[in-house]
This record gives sequence, C-alpha cells and structure tokens, in this order.
Amino acid sequence: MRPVLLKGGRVIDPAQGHDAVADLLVVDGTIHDVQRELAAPDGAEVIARFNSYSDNPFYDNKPVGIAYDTYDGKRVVLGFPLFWLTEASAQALIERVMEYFAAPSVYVNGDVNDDRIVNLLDITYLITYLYQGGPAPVRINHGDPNGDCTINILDVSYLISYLYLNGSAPLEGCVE
Ligand SMILES: [Ca+2]
Ligand SMILES: [Ca+2]
Repeated sequence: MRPVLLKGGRVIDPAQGHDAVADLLVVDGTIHDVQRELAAPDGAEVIARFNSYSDNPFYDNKPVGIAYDTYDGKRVVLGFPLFWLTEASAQALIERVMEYFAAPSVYVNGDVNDDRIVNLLDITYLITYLYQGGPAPVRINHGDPNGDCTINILDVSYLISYLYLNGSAPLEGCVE
C-alpha cells in the first residue's frame, strides 16, 4: 500500500491538545507523522486540500476544493462553489471525492490478473492469454508492462525479468 500524504488539513487531536493546520502522513493505514510541513515520500499519494484566503471573512479557512495526484501521475483539481455549501457539506463532499479517487489509485502496472499485486500468477495469466486462448488482461494496458503498445512474449519476459532478475518495474502500457 502506498503511503498517503494529506496536505494542509485541519488536524484535531483532543488528547494532545492539537488543533491546527498540518500535514498528515499515513503509512500502512496508520498515522505515521503529523507536522506543519511534511515532504512526500517516494511513491506517495498526495492529497492537497485548499483553504480559501480572500478578503471575505465568510471564505476564510474554509475548504473550497482538493488537488489529488492520481496513480498514473495526473493531478486532478476540484473546486466547489463555496457560497452554496456549509462547511460541513463541503467537508462531506471532499470525503466522497477522496473516496472516489482512492479506488483507481491502487492499480498496479503489470498486474495482469488485477489482484493488486504483481507476481508469478500474472506471468501465467499472460501466457494463458497469449497461447492458450485465456481471458485478456483485466485492464488491457497491464498486459503491456514493457510499454511498447502491443502484448506479446516480450511482455512475459519483461515480467519475469522484473520479478526474478532485478529488471525494470512494469510500465503503464499503451495498448489502448
Ligand atoms: Ca496480479
Ligand atoms: Ca508490450
């Protein structure tokens, strides 16, 4: 599971008497660190939360949107029409959006059988697909770990090399 860095959220911890804007790093599902500013570890998902800073006190420090770095490196920025929302409903909306984006963020390149890990089963799945009429890769681009936009024996050897010979990590693929 990739580390998740939540940037600029309001972190409230009554036990520690903490109530301030801070970054929060989650590793393996538990809170690893809370600091005013934290750098993102390699491979981390970064979820940035915007607060508004306008001359209108109504907008001050209220969440107006989120920026989200997806698994495939795209940044999604969403803004909300704040004056239509209470802070509570804006927070609820942000939670829903983060839930939505968390789902595709766990895709793993080279995960041919779509079980979220890359191992021997992906190699056998690919061989079965190519030579024994087996089902296509669940996400077709995951059958193209060498990223040359076709699925063939070179992808099988690429995965073998990655798993057993210290070869390069699977790429995103570009079959479609
Ligand atoms: Ca797999
Ligand atoms: Ca390929």
